[in-house]
Amino acid sequence: MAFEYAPAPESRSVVDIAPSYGLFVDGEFRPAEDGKVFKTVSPSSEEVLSEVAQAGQSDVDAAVRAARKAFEKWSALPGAERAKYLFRIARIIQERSRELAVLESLDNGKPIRESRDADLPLVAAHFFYYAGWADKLGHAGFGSDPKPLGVAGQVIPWNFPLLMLAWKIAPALACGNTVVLKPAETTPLSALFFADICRQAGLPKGVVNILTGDGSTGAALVAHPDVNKVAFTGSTEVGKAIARTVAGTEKKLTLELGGKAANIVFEDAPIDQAVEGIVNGIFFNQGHVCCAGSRLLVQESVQDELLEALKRRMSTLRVGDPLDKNTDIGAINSAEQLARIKSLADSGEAEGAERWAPQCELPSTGYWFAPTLFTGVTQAHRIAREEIFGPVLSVLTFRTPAEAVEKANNTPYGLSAGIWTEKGSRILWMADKLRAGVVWANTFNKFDPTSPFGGYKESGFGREGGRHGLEAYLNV
Ligand code: TXE
Repeated sequence: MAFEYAPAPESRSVVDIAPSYGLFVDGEFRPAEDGKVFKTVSPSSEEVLSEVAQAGQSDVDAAVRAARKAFEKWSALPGAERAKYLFRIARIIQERSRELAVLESLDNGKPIRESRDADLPLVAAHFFYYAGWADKLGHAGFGSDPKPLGVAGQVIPWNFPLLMLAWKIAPALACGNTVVLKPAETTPLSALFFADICRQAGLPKGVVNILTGDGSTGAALVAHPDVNKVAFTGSTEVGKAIARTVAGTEKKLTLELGGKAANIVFEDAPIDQAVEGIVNGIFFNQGHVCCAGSRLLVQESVQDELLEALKRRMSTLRVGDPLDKNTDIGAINSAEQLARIKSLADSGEAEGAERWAPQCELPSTGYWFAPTLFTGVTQAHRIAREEIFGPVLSVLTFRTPAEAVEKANNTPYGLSAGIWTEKGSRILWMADKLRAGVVWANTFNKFDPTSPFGGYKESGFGREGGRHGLEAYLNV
């Protein structure tokens, strides 16, 4: 269906991207010791945005050394003093949020409406929230004087670059740790802008260090003997490799890995509301969301009605320029991720599921994938078992609540789930039976810094957010 709308692009000129960036070590930007660099590309235009340093082993050593040195003073500061820095960072993020939102949309490909209205407000909220804890750690239920762990090595993915940074850095600093953080190689820019914000906030040198680079930089960081705590968000495969590296050392570890969430719709659910929740659950951020509602479990009796309404709604989704304020679905983050999505979607067809996508014109440059629906999916299909991490929804059906629980839990993952029903008792019964770290009822993809987030089973361990998120950064 053709859809007419007035384009209203956000201005690219609100962000000034330098042609090259160094590593942020001990409060200064500097090139990698061996001079290596790599390019970061905008996934919507394939334009090179900037060239950034590729950190090697000696850069990792220097960053960890700087963080270790800074730890002595930072951990000895009264909590109220650390809070002041975090509040200052939070306020600067708010002041610079338009610039950061445009930057994030350029480097990641996500629609400006999401980076502006979801990512950036949550990033600031995390710093405000953990600033509030910094002088109250003795009242957090972890004993009267819990101690920070030391140097935290943090590795983050590309789907929410600045938000994942906030989830990692805000609690670490509030508890008195210092940080070496490695952003993903396809989205390094917002972490480097954050380094600039740390300088602007007057954060003491070495408290936050940013090392750009690929997986080899991440591997060197997590293996470094002077790192006390490792926090990772990314693929299950790399998470398991990191767990093996850390095993047998004194390092503490938290892992936030993949997911294959079930979004479960009962026959008594308000259909229009459920459709909005399904669309938000799987198409938000192009489906690059670890807790995405990638499996729709619908009660057989309402399957036809629901799918008809869902297809109608999917036909109105606008795919295209991330800086256009009307865009619903932006660019896929990289050529590699696009290939992964395509190959899994092709497996769905090859294994006998029925593929449907609305007619939509995709731009000729950049990495794009139309919102896609598979019906006739069985639990044996790869698209029902593997994380696709793209805008692809697999539809399965059930008859009874017990069958819904059985199917929802039939996955190695356990990060999130959604329930749509008018019955409060059913919500409580289901939430108790679902093996998932987060269960949303009559909503989906709702986040708040006060709520702990994290997985069961192969979705990882440890919690980020809320009071529980402090525990990962303290000796209790
Ligand atoms: O992840 P990687 P990729 C899932 C999703 C996606 C798949 C592959 O299914 O399709 O993973 O994505 C760093 N030691 N998720 O390849 O490789 C890497 O540089 C230490 C789910 O991008 O795990 C980046 O900074 N670090 C997920 C980060 O790990 C290493 C988010 C994530 O990259 C490393 C992303 C190593 N050996 C992908 N190898 C979620 N849970 O939200 C790579 N890295």
